[in-house]
Amino acid sequence: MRIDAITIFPDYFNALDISLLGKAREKQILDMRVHDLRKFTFDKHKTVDDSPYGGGAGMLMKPEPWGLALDEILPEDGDCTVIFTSPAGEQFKQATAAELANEKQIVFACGRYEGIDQRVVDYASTKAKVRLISLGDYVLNGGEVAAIAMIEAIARLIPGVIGNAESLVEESHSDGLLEYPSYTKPSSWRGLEVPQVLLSGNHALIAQWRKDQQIERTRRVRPDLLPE
Ligand code: JDQ
Repeated sequence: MRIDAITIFPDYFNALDISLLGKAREKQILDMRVHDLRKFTFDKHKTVDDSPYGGGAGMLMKPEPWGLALDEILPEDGDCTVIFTSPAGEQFKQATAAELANEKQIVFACGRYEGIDQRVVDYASTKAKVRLISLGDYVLNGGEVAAIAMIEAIARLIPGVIGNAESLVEESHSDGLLEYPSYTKPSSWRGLEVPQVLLSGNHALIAQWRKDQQIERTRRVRPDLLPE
């Protein structure tokens, strides 16, 4: 898979060189390319922002650098999804990550200031599939942090990226409930004990306890995930 990111802060994406994603890129499963939007400006100050028509506070990203960047990055055949990270988008879910893991190329358009001129979204829609996606219901200062989280969630679903295939198998079993609590050695630590059932060797009993824990935890912190 190829993933491009367009940003005025390319250094954010250095985080993806660490660990999991670093391995994916070494193995050439993931071709990640980060583009500095200011490379597509021509004035002395590399201007990417301007004031909004109609008035209002703050600045917007002007369309011309985005147009040049997209023209350089998008494929001729249109087989690509452009993601505008935005607080106004559909919410990113595990199912979104799973869908996007099947794409040939994804371009993350990372805005700053108060966002990007709408015509950039409209233009991209004539050249590729386009989605506006929100990481969650909170406002970040720009799209980079949201894009990095999405890239990590997508890339770990590409076959060959995760060393431990079992981790993914077990996750896919997890029926929409939260995870059960997990423990490792020592069995007694600072006066806190591992639940006795996990030391029992009774695998049916352990499976039942874990399921009960999942349901109880989900009811307590995420009742919206439970069926009525
Ligand atoms: C941008 C901003 C006030 C936008 C500029 C571009 N889930 C999520 N939260 N925030 C974002 C995504 C996000 C994405 C792109 C962004 C925020 N901002 C800042 C500030 C209104 C709109």
